[in-house]
Amino acid sequence: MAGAKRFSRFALAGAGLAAALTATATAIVVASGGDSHAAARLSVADPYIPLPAGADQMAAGYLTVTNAGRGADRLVRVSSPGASSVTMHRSTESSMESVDGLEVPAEGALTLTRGGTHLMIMGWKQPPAVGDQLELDLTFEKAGTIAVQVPVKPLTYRPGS
Ligand SMILES: [Cu+2]
Repeated sequence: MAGAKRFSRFALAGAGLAAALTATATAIVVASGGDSHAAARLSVADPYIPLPAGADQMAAGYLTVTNAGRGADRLVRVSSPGASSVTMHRSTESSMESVDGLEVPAEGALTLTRGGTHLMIMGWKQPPAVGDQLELDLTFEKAGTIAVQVPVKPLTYRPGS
């Protein structure tokens, strides 16, 4: 796996944060790297999953990762205890393609939104229903893993509505 060396450097902090962050809608994590000036400071907001319409229950997941730190980070893996497959996708003009990772710019944000970059969730262990919550474990190259409880919303839901 790429970044294995870096992972061991942050393994201790990452494990502690993963345990501490059984967060609800918003989780905040401060990466404590060797160079504090370059650290990423991540928070996750507005996560949601529109109720999948098809029988295969293929669902999209949307959220915003904000980075208040001066160092960039990268979302490298997403998994869920409630689904067998979560992948990162980028929409193209006619379809979509999976990507290995998504950049979280320094003092910026990674926005997963309708028509753009999104998560694809497949293999639900239980059929999803509106009001359910699915845990998504977001693993970042530097900040470690942030667990987010993501609500299942009606198909037409938009954040803020
Ligand atoms: Cu997709």
